Amino acid sequence: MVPVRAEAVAAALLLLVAAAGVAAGFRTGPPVSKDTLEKVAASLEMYVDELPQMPKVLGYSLKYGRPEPTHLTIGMYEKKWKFHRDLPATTVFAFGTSAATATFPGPTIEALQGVPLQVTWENHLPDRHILPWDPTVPTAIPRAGGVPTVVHLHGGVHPPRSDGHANAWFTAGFRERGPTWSTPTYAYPNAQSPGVLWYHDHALGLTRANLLAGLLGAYVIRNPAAEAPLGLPCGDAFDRVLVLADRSFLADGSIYMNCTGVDPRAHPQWQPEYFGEAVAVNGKAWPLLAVARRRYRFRIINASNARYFNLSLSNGLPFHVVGSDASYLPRPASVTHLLVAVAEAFDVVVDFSESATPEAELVNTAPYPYPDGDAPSRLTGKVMKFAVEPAAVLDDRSRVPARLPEYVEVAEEEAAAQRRYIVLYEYEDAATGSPTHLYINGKRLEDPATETPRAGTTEVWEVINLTQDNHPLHLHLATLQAVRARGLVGLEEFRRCMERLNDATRCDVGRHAVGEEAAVPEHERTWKNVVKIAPGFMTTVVVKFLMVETGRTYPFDATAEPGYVYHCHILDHEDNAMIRPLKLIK
Ligand SMILES: *[C@@H]1O[C@H](CO)[C@@H](O)[C@H](O)[C@H]1NC(C)=O
Ligand SMILES: *[C@@H]1O[C@H](CO)[C@@H](O)[C@H](O)[C@H]1NC(C)=O
Ligand SMILES: *[C@@H]1O[C@H](CO)[C@@H](O)[C@H](O)[C@H]1NC(C)=O
Ligand SMILES: CC(=O)N[C@H]1CO[C@H](CO)[C@@H](O)[C@@H]1O
Ligand SMILES: [Cu+2]
Repeated sequence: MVPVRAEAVAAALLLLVAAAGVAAGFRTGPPVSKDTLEKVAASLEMYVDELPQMPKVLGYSLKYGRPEPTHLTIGMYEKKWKFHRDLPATTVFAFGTSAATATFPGPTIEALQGVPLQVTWENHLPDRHILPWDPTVPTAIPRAGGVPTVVHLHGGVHPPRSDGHANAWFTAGFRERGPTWSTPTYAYPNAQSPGVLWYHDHALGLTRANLLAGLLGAYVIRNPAAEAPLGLPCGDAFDRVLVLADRSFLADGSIYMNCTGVDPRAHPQWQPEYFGEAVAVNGKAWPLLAVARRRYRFRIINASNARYFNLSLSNGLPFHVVGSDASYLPRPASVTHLLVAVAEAFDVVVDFSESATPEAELVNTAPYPYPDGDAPSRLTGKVMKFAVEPAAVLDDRSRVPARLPEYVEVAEEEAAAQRRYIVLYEYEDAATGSPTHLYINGKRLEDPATETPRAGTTEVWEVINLTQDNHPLHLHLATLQAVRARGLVGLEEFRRCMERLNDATRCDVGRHAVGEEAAVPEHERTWKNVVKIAPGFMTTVVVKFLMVETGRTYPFDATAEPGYVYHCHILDHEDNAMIRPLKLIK
């Protein structure tokens, strides 16, 4: 950790945030204690709300029974949402095709492989944010007020103009637009293979608050002809999306976010990680799903800001993992515990016909921060409950197939055109020891792009964690696969050298990256959008800047402006400022 002096601008910053708080209109009321938040969460009876099924929006139209490209308009609205039977409805920001139908999370968009979709994302949000934010981290600050937003389709393979670049933000009615804004309508080619993606806000410095407020939703790409023969559970009742997110609530039902920073002298509001006391699935705290004695497919998306989930079922039923992020595994992998990082997705089958009990709780054992933080509480250790109906089901024709669709491309280091070192740093206030900011390679988003891969090539990224935390690394556009993680020996010496030189080669990384090798679990060996980077390890990641389905380059110009980004997907880290440009070249 690199100590930095908290400059003597503290007073000025506090004035600035006070002024911004007034302008932004977020709640700054009396301080709330952790105890109060814990009490509110503990007062909520678990497993009383039914698991919501989010509205489905088709990303294609049917003409004489044939799917055709279509154009959707999806807005962001201020909306009331009830997170639990015993909590009053509260204000959230939600996606929907209209204000009346907006939900938290937003509608599930169903696209078809090979059928392009256009979406016009509209901002109908009010002038003031409902949650606190911090003008001292690099942030979109419109001159005339409003809540800046921009939508990124996580896991999507699409042109740069449709990527939701952090500086392509816009306020209500496109009244004000960020410096890289170019179009109100995004084009999603859906040329990539079937899988689960999700869309969410990506505005500079506001992602953590905008997602916390509700700006996220699932996007599923299907290919009925290719997927039906697999025999996986299908249909809306048996193929369900589970969007996991932890939140803190006040007694009035509102979402709580701390408006005092961990080191207010450096950043008046910013906190290194948001952890809530309650766990919501599809927008309800600790919901219940009644299931038949048969197989179900669950597409689990971790939409928490910072919480990892180590999921298991209380009655010992395994998860048959068939995919991770937007890709199938080559063959199913059965696990009893599933570690899901922020923004990571797993596609699993659970066979409730094997349940020896009438109930199965989905529980969580991941410490927070992961991996060395506190154990989850009796509250955050629970996620939801499945109530298994007693009657046997005789007509479940679904199965877990022995083999799943494969990709042309495989994760081989030999194919790499280039090897890069990507180093994750956390900086501390010299006086207080509190984290002040996090950077990748010691650089910020505003600094010129250094990761400039050639479109159509493969690279190897050696990702080095010099911090205490596990960081989920996410690249836009590219697909990636960790092939190994090797412990770093002589860590202190290496860290000191890196803090001085910020150059892995000159710091003799080859001499340090010789520790124990950690194998990549079988259920993560596929083309991913997020890889977990363990502390104290150098993780070797094969990165493909091409279509893994065909081995060919993209069917669009991926080298256009404004380019892409890559970042840590702990939203609080991304906002301050573990995010860098990713600019493809010809
Ligand atoms: C809010 O942040 C401040 C500063 O880090 C901390 O002292 C306080 O305990 C936090 N409040 C809650 C409810 O976590
Ligand atoms: C998940 O929890 C189980 C049971 O507590 C534990 O054995 C396993 O090591 C955990 N997995 C990870 C990756 O932390
Ligand atoms: C949620 O994200 C955190 C942070 O990356 C991660 O550790 C956790 O495993 C994720 N949980 C799920 C269910 O994806
Ligand atoms: C390379 C490095 O500094 N790794 C650190 C990552 O985080 C762990 C804590 O979990 C430290 O022990 C390592 O020193
Ligand atoms: Cu991070």
